[in-house]
Amino acid sequence: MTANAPTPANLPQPPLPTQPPSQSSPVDIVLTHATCDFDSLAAAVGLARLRGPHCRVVIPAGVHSAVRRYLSLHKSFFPIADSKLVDPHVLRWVAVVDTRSRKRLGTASEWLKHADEVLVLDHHAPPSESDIRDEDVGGSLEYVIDDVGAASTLVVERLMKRPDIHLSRAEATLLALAIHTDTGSLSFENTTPRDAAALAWLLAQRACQRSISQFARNYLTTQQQRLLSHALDSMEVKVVNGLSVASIVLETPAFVKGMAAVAQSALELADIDALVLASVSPSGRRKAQPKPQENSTKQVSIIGRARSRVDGVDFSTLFQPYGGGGHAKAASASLKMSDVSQVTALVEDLVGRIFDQLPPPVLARDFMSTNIVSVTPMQTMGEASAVLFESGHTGLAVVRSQDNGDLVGVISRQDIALSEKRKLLHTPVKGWLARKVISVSPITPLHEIESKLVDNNIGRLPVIDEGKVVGIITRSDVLIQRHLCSPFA
Ligand SMILES: [Mn+2]
Repeated sequence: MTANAPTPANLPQPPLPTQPPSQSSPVDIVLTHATCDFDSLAAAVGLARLRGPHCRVVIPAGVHSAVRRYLSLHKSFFPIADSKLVDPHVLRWVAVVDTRSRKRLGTASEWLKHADEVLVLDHHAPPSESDIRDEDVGGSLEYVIDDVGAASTLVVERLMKRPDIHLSRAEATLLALAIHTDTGSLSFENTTPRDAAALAWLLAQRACQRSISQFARNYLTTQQQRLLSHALDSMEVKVVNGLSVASIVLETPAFVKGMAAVAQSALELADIDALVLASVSPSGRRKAQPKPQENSTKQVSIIGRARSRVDGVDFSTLFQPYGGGGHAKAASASLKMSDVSQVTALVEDLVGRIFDQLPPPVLARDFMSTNIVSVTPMQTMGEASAVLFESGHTGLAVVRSQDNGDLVGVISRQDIALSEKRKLLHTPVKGWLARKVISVSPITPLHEIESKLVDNNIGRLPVIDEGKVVGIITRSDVLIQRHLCSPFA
């Protein structure tokens, strides 16, 4: 795809300019959403390919910065028409991709009422108030919504059924980029086997891996890198119930674009669960005030980000009183404030309210198993082996006596296996038990239980209340609580 690279004769040529852009207004168009991302652009390009060579892609309201960089080099490979060339009165077929909201089409939402047919193709989000409805559309309205990681996956699945259509390398690469960016290279929780199959097919269509590694990553400008380093230096992290939330206040001499990318990078690099980042710049015309006065009004952008693993955080609700919006785990707001100390106080307040949003921590007593299998110190290892085998457990609590449940130690499956190997199954349990027992209490929270298992590299923890064993927690129990892959869930 580089300009000077020779094009081997056996490669399929890009589809354009198979057809010179017609002088008249396009009649069939695919609209991307506002601040067009890779998924919206790629789904639009793929859908236009399915519709036919006359169909054009229209980007109605701005593009994401990464997409802008990409398009500045690759624009000519795709049938993109300027939105100013569109005469809405002649539109026949309009498709909307990667959104179902009128609000995300800018002024192009007004065009829908002129079209004979409207197709909405999207992959996420539950229905909302701003969904395109029959009333918004002059002709027929069809919805295609499916639960996959990228809208482009739905388009690729249609392309896969059309052997008559040969994707260009640029098209295959763009569609692959879309699946990579929307699914975090198949790692986000929303990823489905269908996304992976679509991506595999695009690789078979010769999607360019070098382009993907160049553009799929959200790389930072020099200024963003500097701010990121400030952010990492100045962040204050508060930990409650094992959840870490950082607050960051950055002052910049002028308004800085792309702080969301800085916030996201800080979240990942510092390995925290959530953060609130405020960037503060002097308000008003940037050039007119080269030296901002101390007391001038400040322009404040607040960005909230949380890891997908964090349940319960909702920045969207939290930022609503400040006119902000977004998703539960990624939202922003912009406001004016009179000084930085006010901003710092607001950020601290927001961090406090994140902790208030969280569900109460899960405690040992909430998920411990109370079906305790125990033996006494004077029973033999052979008897212990039989008890263990019958219970299907991997370890046993050793209690003082059948009537006295005080824990005196534990023995593991390995201990029993060892005693068997050494032909010592007739010896009493008390000679084998680990007396230094690592245990938890009924009110130990999940994150501490997990650290104890991991730090001590053990598979089970007795839950002790006033000296007595009241429960057992295993690694599987922890995996289930954390919604991680476990053999039982
Ligand atoms: Mn998408």
